[in-house]
Amino acid sequence: VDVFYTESHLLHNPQEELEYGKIIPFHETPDRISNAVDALVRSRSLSFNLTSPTDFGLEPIRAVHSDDYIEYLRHAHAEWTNYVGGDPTRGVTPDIWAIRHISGPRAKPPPSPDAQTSLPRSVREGYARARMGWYISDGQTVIMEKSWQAIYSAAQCALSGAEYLVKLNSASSPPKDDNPVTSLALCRPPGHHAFRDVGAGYCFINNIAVAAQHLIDRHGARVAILDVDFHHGNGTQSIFYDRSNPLFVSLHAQWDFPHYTGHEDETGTGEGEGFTINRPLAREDCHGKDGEEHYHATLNTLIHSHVVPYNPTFLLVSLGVDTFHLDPVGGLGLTTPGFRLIGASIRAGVKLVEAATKRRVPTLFVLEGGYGVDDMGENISEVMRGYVN
Ligand code: Q9C
Ligand code: ZN
Repeated sequence: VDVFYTESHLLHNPQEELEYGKIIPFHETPDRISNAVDALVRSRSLSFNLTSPTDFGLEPIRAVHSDDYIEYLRHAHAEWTNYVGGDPTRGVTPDIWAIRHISGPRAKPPPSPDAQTSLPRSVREGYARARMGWYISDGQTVIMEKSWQAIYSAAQCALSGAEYLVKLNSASSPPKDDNPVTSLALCRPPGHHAFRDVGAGYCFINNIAVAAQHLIDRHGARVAILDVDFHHGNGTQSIFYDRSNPLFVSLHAQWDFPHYTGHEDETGTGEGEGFTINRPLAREDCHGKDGEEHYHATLNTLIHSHVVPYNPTFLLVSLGVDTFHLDPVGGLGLTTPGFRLIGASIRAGVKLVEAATKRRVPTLFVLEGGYGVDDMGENISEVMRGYVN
């Protein structure tokens, strides 16, 4: 399995996050990926090939995110440390938040304080605070001086994984009918909580949305996104809510972060009606062996009733392993063998589409959450093992 990965993620290394009124150690740490890479390389059951991403530039990111947001992310750390202050080595996060549906459609962030040289410092400080609260929606999405480089590179990993599948699929001798066409993008920071112009839940750029949009724009793809992270993929949902391509399907814990979305009656709007599918799982149904069976039965139904009939030409999986029963942030009762079953169920669905369409369905796995640093490498590797076997 080819794995797209770069060490640039090390530049994004916040020390702490604000969680429900307390400052706690940051969960979304560099050793999530470093440990996972070690585990994949050591894996004896499957060989993983580490590849550095290609640089596709800013254009595919601009196809998903607004220019003002991208511009803001690039300068957010400098702007905050300049006008608000604080220890620049610890990372910055807002202390006020825009609630946009209350602020109404004409709400807007103040202009850059850099351009307001005639205003007193304290007023410019207010601008900087308001801007951070406009673009970042919680206290867990922390920006360091060099975070942009990590954020940008994570998106390039997803794009590289997608482009690699295109090449593999159109090679002069495409892989044989029953050989899997797949790749894995080890993205950090993750992406599925990032909206067009808002960052949240450790996410800034929506890596999987950028890859999906690229496949649609450059390769005329019909894309299905299956999100199996513990948390609802609210950013991905929002970006594609009024569209019929890609299909977005999410299985997640009910009433956890992001707290307000991911209900079954969120099904898309306009042209997108019916192309967003949510299955929230009640926490009390997700304990022990029965819980794990319930999870797999629900996942299988989703794949067979929604992903397969869509007949995607590419499948993109938001792979969060924070469903692991020991995960310190999530935890939805899944065991390590359960992850292999996730991979196998996805592959079974892909084979059905391949049989029906007589075309291969290249599948890109994009890492989202997973915070149990000692186990996530093995869990990721089990998903891939289930998929390729
Ligand atoms: N105690 C992703 O998995 N913290 N983001 C919730 C729970 C934020 C998760 C606090 C969770 C964000 C990509
Ligand atoms: Zn998650």
